[in-house]
Amino acid sequence: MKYKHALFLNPYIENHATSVMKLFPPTGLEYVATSAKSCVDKITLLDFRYEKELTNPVNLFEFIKREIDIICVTIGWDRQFKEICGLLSCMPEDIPLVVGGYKATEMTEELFKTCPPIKIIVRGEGEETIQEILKGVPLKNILGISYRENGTIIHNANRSLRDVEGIPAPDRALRNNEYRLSVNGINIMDLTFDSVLSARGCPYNCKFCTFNLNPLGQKRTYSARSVDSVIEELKTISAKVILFSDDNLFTDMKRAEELCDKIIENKIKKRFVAQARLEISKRPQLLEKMVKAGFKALLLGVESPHDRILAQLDKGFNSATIRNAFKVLTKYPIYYSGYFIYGNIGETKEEMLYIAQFAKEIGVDSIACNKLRIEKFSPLRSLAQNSPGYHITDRGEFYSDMYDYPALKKIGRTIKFSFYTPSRYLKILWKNIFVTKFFTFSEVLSLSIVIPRLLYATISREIKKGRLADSLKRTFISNNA
Ligand code: B12
Ligand code: SF4
Repeated sequence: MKYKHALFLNPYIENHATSVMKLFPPTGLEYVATSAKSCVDKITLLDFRYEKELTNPVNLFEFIKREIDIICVTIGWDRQFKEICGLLSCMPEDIPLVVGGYKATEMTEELFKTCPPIKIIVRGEGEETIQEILKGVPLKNILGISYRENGTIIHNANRSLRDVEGIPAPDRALRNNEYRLSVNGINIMDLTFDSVLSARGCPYNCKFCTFNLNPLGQKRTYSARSVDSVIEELKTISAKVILFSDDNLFTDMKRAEELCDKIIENKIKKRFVAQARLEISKRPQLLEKMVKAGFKALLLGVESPHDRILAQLDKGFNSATIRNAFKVLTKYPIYYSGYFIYGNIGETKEEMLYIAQFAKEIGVDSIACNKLRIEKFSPLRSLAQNSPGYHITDRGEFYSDMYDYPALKKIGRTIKFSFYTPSRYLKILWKNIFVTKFFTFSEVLSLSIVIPRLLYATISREIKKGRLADSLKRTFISNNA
């Protein structure tokens, strides 16, 4: 073997202890580490969110120098980008450093510039590419990488995206930790989490979305695993809650029905969460099977209450469709979280603020409201660039002369506090305990014990961000922007 011991590192340190991001494993990195197994003697997979000692750079570098032949790091998110670059810049220069992931692919040039120890960046999906690197295939022959040679950066041609059937599922035995809901390091409710990817890509073309494009602008044609292989993976998982990480698990509704049937047939007792489109409401038979199979929550892209904006985003439905869909969906004991986008081209403040009212009217249980972003390869980029008075930053932030970034942030907080009133939190608890039965009785009991800690963590966070007074005023007195 060219390399004996490879380190696969998820470098994100999650300080915000209740963050959803601490709940799930680094799926992409685990896929790549699993593919690498046959090419090295030993693999160490480290998730910084769950490591204490090795997040200290002194300990990490000591461990690397003592044991590691090659370092492989994932960079998948915008968050902590600067901190991660800082860490990578200090990595030992004599050990090959390979970087991959969504953000690494988007920021290839910048990463080479700011982090001298980086030798290779794997662009796009990395399962086959990492094997070739570890086997020592000459770099000039490896598709889908950029690398340093004699002081210059060479970009090899893209690797075409392969069919997903046959890519080995993540080997959970590589993990050093379970994924749990914890507050200030204290586990809540003994609930464990995992994620499963049953397909890659999405056949829709919503204009704001880069989910189904990799950052090379290569569209990922929808490619699904066989239902049987998904069932086999589910059987190996011990976690109680499973998120299907597919862009839309119900792209092929017949396949989704088959998946539910087989989950029931095989008596797989889990609580499932999945991302979906509203079209699922047209298939009551599927919704019934989902409830039986253990689907407890759906993350749904609603995006906007306004027909003009839905058309601009090419979402493929209008506000009447949304209202009709929720008339059906709310009949089922499933928790609905709606994704919304505000700060769209031509959208007024009043239109943005209407999101909270609309969300209440349709009966969505919670909302996640994000400012419109224009990523490097966003299909909306040319429209956004050609809209007078609008601006895009290098980081993909989008704002206008009328509503600058701080103004949009303020509007976002007003939407949030209009929707999340104290009675909404009670409704959310009620729904999860009595309607969807997401939580068992003993879990509710243990939750009530940690509620003071949860409150403490929330208040500490608001103090740290300097907005406790504003949040209290908006919750209990007046929510004016
Ligand atoms: C599932 C998902 C989630 C899950 C997380 C599940 C998990 N396991 O972590 C949930 C729902 C929680 C989530 C939340 C968010 N998400 Co999300 N999410 C996704 C989604 C749909 C799938 C991710 C996935 O599993 N992909 C499949 C794996 C196999 O692909 P991959 O990670 O890219 O890995 C491959 C390659 O990149 C490469 N690779 C990766 N690492 C490495 C390392 C090495 C060494 C090598 C060689 C190769 C390599 O090989 C891998 C295998 O082929 C993606 C979109 C997408 N289709 O990718 C968005 C995506 C990752 N999410 C995104 C965003 C923005 C968010 C949110 C910030 C949204 C929000 N504003 O709230 C939140 C984060 C919340 C928070 N607190 O920070 C963005 C990230 C963009 C960015 N640059 O930051 C994405 C890309 C969607 C998009 N285009 O907007 N998300
Ligand atoms: S928003 Fe959802 S449905 Fe639309 S293209 Fe993206 S992943 Fe597909």
